[in-house]
Amino acid sequence: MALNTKILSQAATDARGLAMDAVQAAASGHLGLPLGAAEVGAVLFGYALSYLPEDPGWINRDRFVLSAGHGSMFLYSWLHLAGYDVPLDEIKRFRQLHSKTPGHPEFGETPGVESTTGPLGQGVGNSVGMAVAAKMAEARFNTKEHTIFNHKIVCLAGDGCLQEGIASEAAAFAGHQKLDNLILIYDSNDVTLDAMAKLSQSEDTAERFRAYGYDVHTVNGHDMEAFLATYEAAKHATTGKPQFIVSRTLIGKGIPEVAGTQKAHGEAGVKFVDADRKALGLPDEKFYVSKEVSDYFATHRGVLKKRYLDWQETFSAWKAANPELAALLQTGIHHEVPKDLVSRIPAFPQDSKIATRKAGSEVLQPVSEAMPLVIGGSADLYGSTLNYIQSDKDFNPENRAGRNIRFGIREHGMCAILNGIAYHGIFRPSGATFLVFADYCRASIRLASLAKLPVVYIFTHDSVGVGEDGPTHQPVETVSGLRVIPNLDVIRPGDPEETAGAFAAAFSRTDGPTLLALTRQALPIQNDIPVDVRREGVSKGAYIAHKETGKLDTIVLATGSELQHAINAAKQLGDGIRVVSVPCTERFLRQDAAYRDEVLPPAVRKRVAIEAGVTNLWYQFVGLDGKIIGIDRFGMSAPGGKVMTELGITTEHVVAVVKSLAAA
Ligand SMILES: Cc1ncc(C[n+]2csc(CCOP(=O)(O)OP(=O)(O)O)c2C)c(N)n1
Repeated sequence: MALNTKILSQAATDARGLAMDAVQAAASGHLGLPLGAAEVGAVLFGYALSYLPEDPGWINRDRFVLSAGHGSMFLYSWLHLAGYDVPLDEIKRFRQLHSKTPGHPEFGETPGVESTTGPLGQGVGNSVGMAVAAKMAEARFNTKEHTIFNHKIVCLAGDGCLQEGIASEAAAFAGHQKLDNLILIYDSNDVTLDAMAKLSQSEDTAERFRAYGYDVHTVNGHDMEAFLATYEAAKHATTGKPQFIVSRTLIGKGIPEVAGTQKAHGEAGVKFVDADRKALGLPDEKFYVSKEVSDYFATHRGVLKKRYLDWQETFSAWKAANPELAALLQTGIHHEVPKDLVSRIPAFPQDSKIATRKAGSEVLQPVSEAMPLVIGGSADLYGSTLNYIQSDKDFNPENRAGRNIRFGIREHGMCAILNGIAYHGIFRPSGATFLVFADYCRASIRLASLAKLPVVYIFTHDSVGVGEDGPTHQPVETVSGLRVIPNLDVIRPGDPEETAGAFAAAFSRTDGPTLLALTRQALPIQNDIPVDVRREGVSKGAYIAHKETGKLDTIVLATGSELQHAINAAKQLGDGIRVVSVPCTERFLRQDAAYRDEVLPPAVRKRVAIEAGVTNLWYQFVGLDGKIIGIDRFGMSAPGGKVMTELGITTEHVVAVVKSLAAA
């Protein structure tokens, strides 16, 4: 079938009209990209992409990611025209409360939105992750007889995305990994937000991507025939390289008063809309879609449906021939977790005096065996983070089935890629680095939390216990800083069994990410607490680790490496002391009031919390009558034990503070 440029030009005009009307009605939003890239949208959604609006979760659909998320009306217009459940009423409610058309695209809120974008560059990283996942899916599920995965990842990014470091990290990784299923379209329009792009960039972006290892194409993004030819060349390239299409466009095309300048970027063009709609040939009726265009897309859906049904036939044959693989795929799609996951982790020997990162390394092996779709990775720190899945090998161009990803020193890129793997919908990604570098990852962790992605971060070297590397590498504010991100679980286990519980909790969670904060240094194992109490206690977020033997007088709360000090202190202090281990405040706060009150009886106001980090967050648990032992300063360069002692993270300090409460 040839490209129907006549109808698709009309579709581009209608899409421009929808964007103009929606931004005008909302009196906010961005017109530049939806107008400038309208022909690109027409070719992609009207011809080139494989998708099916009635089954937005079809596993072999092409993934389209709008990395330039500010241009959200581009996506909403095309999803509407394509026939997704994004009705005109929702377009009319652009950016309004509870609409399906939020300010920036949000995964899970709008069918057809593949990833939450808006923070520039993220979508590029997500697309690279999706390309990784698609390669893994091909390697692990396609057979000689049946190809069930062969989709492409198509990302539209602007100057802003490509200026961001995260996009460079991810793009370089994709080039190195030869992810030839990735088609990155650069909406090159010489304009950013404040100004013409030349005020902030002078690089040759095409050459940069060539250097990363991409095939580079350049095309006029308004010439639909030429764009399609370029897209097809990229799609069918046999070079084994990711594809980079420089699509030259005029930002704000259709509003000549602002087109081609930074004024076109946002909503400044709105005041010209009424006159310019006419010039485009649009009728006075707002939110107008011509009959020819809706008829065209109805017919096109038929073409797409045929393609989909052909695939379903192959899929059925594949399922019949490969029941085990099919069952595995279902577990991925439905985020199924073995109910007995925690019990598949062997108990640690009672003489284990190991770091929780080492315990994590041991726990990860049975977890990844029980969950074959778990994927791991490290930002060049496997030697320290110890999270290599030992039953498997590296993921690389020669081994797409490998479950271990070497991200290089690209923490932020890694976390955006992990999100992309999760968005893709089959694999369960995890990644590792030093906890202190979580700040490099924070924007992606935040988005994983917002988009409810089940990503697991295995971040080690979690306190000043890091020691000699000094304050640059010693987290003090990091754990609490992460705890304030909504929907992120932060678990800081205190011994090997709590680590087992932490991994089980993290990989069992399906509605959001979990960050595991693990120690560099060895910790004693708490054999006095039964194994299942420690493991189960982690899943509840907090539990009684040491029960008072007399009348309850004082509660000592502790996490991670400080649990040992709380328990040692309680033993010295006698009858009335209870120790509550709090590996995960978020999980604890999700428990019902009865459990929380059982663990922390409200009447008991004498409370002490200890954590080798900033103190603020602990007031919610100790109240104004309580005391907190923590570190409200940066650490110091010295052996870890010495730094802990110097900064007061000791059993003796807990004893003294509890006694001071008693005296008060
Ligand atoms: C990380 C991040 N920084 C800043 C912004 C604010 N912002 C939104 S769009 C934009 C400029 C983007 O320029 P470009 O990608 O060229 O988009 P175009 O002007 O072509 O629409 C900026 C700075 C953002 N969304 N994300």
